[in-house]
Amino acid sequence: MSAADFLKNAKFETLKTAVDELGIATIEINRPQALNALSALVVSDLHELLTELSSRAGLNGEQDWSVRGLILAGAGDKSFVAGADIAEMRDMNEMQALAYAGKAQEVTKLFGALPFPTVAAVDGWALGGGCEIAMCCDFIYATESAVFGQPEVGLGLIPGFGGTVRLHRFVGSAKAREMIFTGMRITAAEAQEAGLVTKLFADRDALFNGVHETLKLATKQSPTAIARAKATMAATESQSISEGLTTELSNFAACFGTPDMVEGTSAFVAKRKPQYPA
Ligand code: DAK
Repeated sequence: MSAADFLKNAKFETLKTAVDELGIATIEINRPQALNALSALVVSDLHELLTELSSRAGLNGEQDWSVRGLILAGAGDKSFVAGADIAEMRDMNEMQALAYAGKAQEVTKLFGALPFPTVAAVDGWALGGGCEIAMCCDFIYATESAVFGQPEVGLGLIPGFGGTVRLHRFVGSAKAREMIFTGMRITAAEAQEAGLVTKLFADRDALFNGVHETLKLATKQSPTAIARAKATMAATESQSISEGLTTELSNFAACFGTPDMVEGTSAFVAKRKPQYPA
């Protein structure tokens, strides 16, 4: 079964999935009654879905480009994700917290390793684990009424879903410390100014149109080149400039002779549009 067919047929209690004709997939976290808080079941559903998706999509075995982009959203019009499920967490012992945390962190890694662009479409609250799961995506678009924050220290916790690791990469160390040590909420406009959000939209419909338009652009590019660029950027994040350039060089060279590279360069020379995947 292709990656797209898997998503079209997937049945999860806490997730809604869809794929459009361009291969743009949507995963909606579906617990609007709890502002889409990340219960253990949501984390486990996401883990299963992403494990299945990543085993099918992209360069694995036979290349599967049936999915070319992914939107992560929250159901309803109040909240993207209002964090981990606080009531559930309160009752966890250390072993349960470790199991929950381990699975949750794997979810963030699985998101990061997907071979196509991923966008968090944030409408409403993106607090704690909500802000953190948005940051697992390649970039974040939001409505003007979205609110971001890392309020964990107010609960006697620290961010456990990658906030101490990822937030400073978006907003810089000082802003990340300000947010994490105070638990302050920031508006969508402040989040954009800080670099957390890439684009703002007036309302939910405009947000989804905007995300689709951007991902549509990506569907016209070479999917193998996008996958390689994404893997290269992930690998070079923890490398020195010199090591990073070496990583980039080998990945750049590896594009040569690939069907997409032959198609892209030939199409340019022939003054026609390339057809991807080639
Ligand atoms: N967990 C559970 N239920 C939640 C929730 C949450 N995070 N947020 C909201 N709800 C529920 C409310 O309890 C309420 O349920 P009912 O009373 O109707 O049954 C319903 O959603 C509506 O919420 P409110 O009535 O509170 O709605 P308001 O509009 O008045 O307020 C709010 C919205 C977002 C400001 C408020 O709900 C709020 O402050 N929520 C909590 C936000 C928060 O502190 N989030 C951070 C949680 S800590 C980890 C991974 C991740 C994390 C930790 C560990 N490991 C890997 C170990 C992350 C930690 C966090 O995210």
